[in-house]
Amino acid sequence: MAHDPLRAPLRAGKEPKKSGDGGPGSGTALITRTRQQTRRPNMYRVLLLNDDYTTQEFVVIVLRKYFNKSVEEATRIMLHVHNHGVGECGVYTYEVAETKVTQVMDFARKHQHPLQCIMEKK
Ligand code: TYC
Repeated sequence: MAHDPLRAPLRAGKEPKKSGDGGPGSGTALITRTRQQTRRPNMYRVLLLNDDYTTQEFVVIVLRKYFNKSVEEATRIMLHVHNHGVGECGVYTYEVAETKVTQVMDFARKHQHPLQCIMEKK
């Protein structure tokens, strides 16, 4: 599908801009139009990375506490990360994904685990 510049996304707040779309004082104008339809938001995967030190039990606690997983689903995801190096905890809008990553990283640090949690654009 061809990209229509008149339908360029209206950007809000903290989601990173693609380069080259100007800004205050940049000398470029932003063309806008009234939307006829609502846009689907960009979605971001939140991923856990494997390491050799974080306990399996702690990873299951994280998945239950921050990603609302059952014991069975949390165990399945944890074992997937353990066996494959990386695994998906959920898919969220930018700000929700960013909040989950921060919460998990803060919780891991507090409990002195080196667990890493990242987000990637879908
Ligand atoms: N590999 C860890 C162990 O054997 C368990 C683990 C699983 C760690 C998933 C991190 O994201 C992770 N103790």
